[in-house]
Amino acid sequence: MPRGLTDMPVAPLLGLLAQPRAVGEQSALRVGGPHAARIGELWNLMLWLGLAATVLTFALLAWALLRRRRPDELPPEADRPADPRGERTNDESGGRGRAGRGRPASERRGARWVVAGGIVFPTVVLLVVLVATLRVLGAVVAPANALAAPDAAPRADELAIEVVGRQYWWEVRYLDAEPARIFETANELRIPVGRRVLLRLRSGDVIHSFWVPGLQGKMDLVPGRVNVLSLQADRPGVWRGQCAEFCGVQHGKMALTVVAEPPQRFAAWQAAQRAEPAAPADSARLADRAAFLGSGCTLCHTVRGTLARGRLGPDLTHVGSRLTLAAGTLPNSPGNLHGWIADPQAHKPGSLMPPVPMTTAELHAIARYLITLR
Ligand code: HEC
Ligand SMILES: [Cu+2]
Repeated sequence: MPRGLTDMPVAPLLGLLAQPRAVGEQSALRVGGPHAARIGELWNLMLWLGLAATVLTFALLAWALLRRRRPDELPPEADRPADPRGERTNDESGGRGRAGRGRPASERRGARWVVAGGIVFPTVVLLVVLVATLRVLGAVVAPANALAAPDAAPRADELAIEVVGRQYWWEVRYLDAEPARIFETANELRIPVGRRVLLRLRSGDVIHSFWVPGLQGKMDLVPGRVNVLSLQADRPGVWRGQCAEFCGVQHGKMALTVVAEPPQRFAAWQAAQRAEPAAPADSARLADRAAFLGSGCTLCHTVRGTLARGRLGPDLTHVGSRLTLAAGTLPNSPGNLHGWIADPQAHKPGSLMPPVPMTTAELHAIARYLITLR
């Protein structure tokens, strides 16, 4: 991670919504990898085709409105499309039939414009877009993969991550053929630069949608189903993603962060995440940990290597190393951690973490302990 928390670019729109500083870029137009690049090409094609069709339509409209016919351009009386049902003459054909050579030239020209502009032109444009869309879909979709089975382990040469959507956070599990090497984190995906990563997407409750616009298109997380998505970043960076399917009151604060790092840094991070946190080095730290283990937090949270084994909330084993708290709601800082533990409902009303009654001393001890979990 080359940049510190404080100089992350702020997603402009989020700034307007008076959110705290966002971590990472969230734009489909700031492309970070091959899938997003293909989607970006499609976006550009649609933009330019749409723009050209709009300009053409308005130009024709302006031409039709501004054009004045010179008197000698007006069709002679006999050439006007009058009286088609023969009301003025007794002739059934009205003097000339509706179709064929008897029709006035101006009307035939008009009909040709309607067919060309109203049928041929949109059909051609939409066909071009359809073919381009199908090709892009084929290019960004994950290859048929054994991971689509709920319990399948990844092959040795695959990097596979299981992402489970929960109200309102992301459970993240790095899969491995060897169970002892599996580890869990939350709301943050680290991936090595230049490598295709497979995501197994599931839901723990309702339908969510995984969307990191700078890297890939959307994919739903559906209860009882497994969807596989591939993800790749071609440069180091931090991208912000967002749940893209309304899933409840705090849907808007269900963000995630993707951090792409050079392979060696990624490997070091992975090794650190697999390890259990270091045991407290002195009695003060031991007391901090005891405050956490003695609190209600352990009902919902796991810290590997301790008796905290709760499964309702994010795994906190290495919470101190994450960039954000509560699914992108707050940048991870000691102050925000205190604030979150003291009153989660103030930051994310309706989130499934209740305020836990405790003294100020306990709050400080618990926060001190969590900060050491790096
Ligand atoms: C009833 C279950 C429950 C209890 C009890 C609980 N939490 Fe949570 N906690 C959650 C849930 C659910 C979330 C995810 C909230 C969200 O982002 O919407 C969460 C999120 C968190 C996070 C943010 C983690 C991250 O990676 O974003 C921290 C830190 C945390 N809890 C600490 C604590 C502490 C400390 C206590 C005890 C004082 C505690 N929790 C008690 C359920 C619980
Ligand atoms: Cu959601």
